[in-house]
Amino acid sequence: MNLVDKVKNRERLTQKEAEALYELDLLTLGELANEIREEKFGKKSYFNINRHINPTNVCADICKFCAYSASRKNPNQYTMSHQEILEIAISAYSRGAKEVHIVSAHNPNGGVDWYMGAFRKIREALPDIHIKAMTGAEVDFLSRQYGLTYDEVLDLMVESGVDSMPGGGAEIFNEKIRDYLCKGKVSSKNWLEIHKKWHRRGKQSNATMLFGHIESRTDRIDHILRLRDLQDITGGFNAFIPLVYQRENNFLKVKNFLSAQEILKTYSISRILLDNIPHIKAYWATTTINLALIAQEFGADDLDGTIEKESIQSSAGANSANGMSLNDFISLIKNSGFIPVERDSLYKELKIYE
Ligand code: V47
Repeated sequence: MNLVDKVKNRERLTQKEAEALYELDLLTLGELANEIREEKFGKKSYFNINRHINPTNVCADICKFCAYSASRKNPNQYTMSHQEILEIAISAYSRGAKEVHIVSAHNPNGGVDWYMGAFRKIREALPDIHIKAMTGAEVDFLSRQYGLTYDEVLDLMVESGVDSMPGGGAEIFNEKIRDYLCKGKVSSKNWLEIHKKWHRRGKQSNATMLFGHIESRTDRIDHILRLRDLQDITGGFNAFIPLVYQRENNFLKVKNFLSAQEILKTYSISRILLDNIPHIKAYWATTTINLALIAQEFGADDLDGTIEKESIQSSAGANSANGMSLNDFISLIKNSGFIPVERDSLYKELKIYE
């Protein structure tokens, strides 16, 4: 059976077959992915009203792709107090945010309680807000820095009010590339192990993939299939988020940047391969909003959210520092022929903007 028929029959593809998908022309691939997207969600495109908070940029690790952490390329260190973090959460909540997405650098100065105390404060003051916090890389960092097991860190997160985990820190799972990009940070095996343990607690999370740097197509497929394998076991991933590498102010020199065609192909292939992860998120901070809107026709059904303030990708050149207004977000989705659906963090539909 040829590859296109296999996809149409919803058969699972192997690594080699999946690599061959890249050889299809973009529109054929897009149509295959869109068929699956429409089967699952019709013309609905999901988003949430959220606030990203990055409480510190002080980092014990040095990832070559990162422009956010304080280093000689970014000498402006900052660390927020619990009160500052709480005030941001309260003010976002008062403007309608249903979720705070909290991701920090790996700050060796504050202790575990600097991390957990912030979650507890938010939970006490805002019992309804969804706290999405702590990447697998942060969990691993706290475990190594303070001699805790992964289970102990995850239990502390649950006790402190964390509801779900974001997908960051996955980068690219190929060990050789990973070693070059971010040696010393959580290993691929352990990133997956941490999410497995989190899912075993009945909790949900997302998964990212950083692409468009020095990885190959083979590495991308390998990354996606490792996630598919874990999801077969736990079922705990809500969304897969391919993050397009942003190139400025960091230590990773990349000669050839991805074409829009390659980015869209990667979205479509993700949709086709991940038959067990419900949502494919085009995170507009890394694709640009223009390409995220187009990605809706190439398999993506989620555009993340209004964000309000974004530091990680915008430090590396993305045009996302100040998020996007709700009205703009809704009208852009509508005008691109899709139905904006405000969701909560676990994809319950809150409001359909027909
Ligand atoms: O893991 C760092 C990435 C991630 C760069 O779970 C970069 O809903 C591009 O994980 N170019 C953090 N990306 C962001 C993240 C995320 C974002 C939105 C939604 C969700 C979710 C998760 O940012 C890191 C890293 O892979 N990153 N530097 C860069 N130069």
